[in-house]
Amino acid sequence: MIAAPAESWGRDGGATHPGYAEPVRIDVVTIFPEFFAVLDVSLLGKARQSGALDIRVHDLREFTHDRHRTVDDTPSGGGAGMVMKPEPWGEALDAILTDGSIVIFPTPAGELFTQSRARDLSTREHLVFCCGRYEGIDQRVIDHTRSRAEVLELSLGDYVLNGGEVAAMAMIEAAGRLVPGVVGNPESLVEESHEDGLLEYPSYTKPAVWRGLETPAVLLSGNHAAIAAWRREQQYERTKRMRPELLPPAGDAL
Ligand code: 6GU
Repeated sequence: MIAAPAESWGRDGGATHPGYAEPVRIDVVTIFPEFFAVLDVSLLGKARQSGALDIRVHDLREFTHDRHRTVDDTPSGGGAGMVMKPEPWGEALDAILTDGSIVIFPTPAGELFTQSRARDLSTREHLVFCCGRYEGIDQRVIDHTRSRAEVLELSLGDYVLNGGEVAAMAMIEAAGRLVPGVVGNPESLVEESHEDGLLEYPSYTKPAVWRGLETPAVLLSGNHAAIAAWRREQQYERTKRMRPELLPPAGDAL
């Protein structure tokens, strides 16, 4: 474990996730470990240094035994592309799974990853992300893993990426920032898009007038009740305009 630099913990500068319970352990299996270098940057990088997040990235090819370190083969039944072979995945998961593991297969064929799923994942002790490439992983890997762990197939949305890596990174960031101690000021997690089912209100800072555009007067009024009401109204307006499907049917209370 790398000791945290003094400034990474505002309150006491401790080295090992001070004041919190066990860190969240995250294992990632991929044929492109170098994708995950970005996890050393910014908030998540600090959380790794402080010990709040224990993230380990594994190269799937380390679990092969042939000279070419083969991870894919042609699809049974024919068709275009390649499928990831089950054997390396089986060996990787044998080495990584623990009693409390939840295993996530990022896939455009999965259920939608949402803020509430991110919140759920942030409370687990051990997340395992299995990043597929090509046309996907042999289905038996997912089925067999279900017999020994909780398994989720999760999608970021209705579009296709080249593999699970970027999706896993998004999920790790969304869940990781909700782990206690990762975001310095937990209040900043409350008033953000999707936390209360609405999109966030627009934000402004100084100067009060910029390129002829004014900050809404209410925000400079000092009237906290009026500011709160204005922000709520903006949340409704923005949600209605951008994501009307998120609003409850007219007449229902939110
Ligand atoms: Cl999770 N994986 C891939 N390959 N593409 C996606 C996705 C996941 N979510 C949206 N598109």
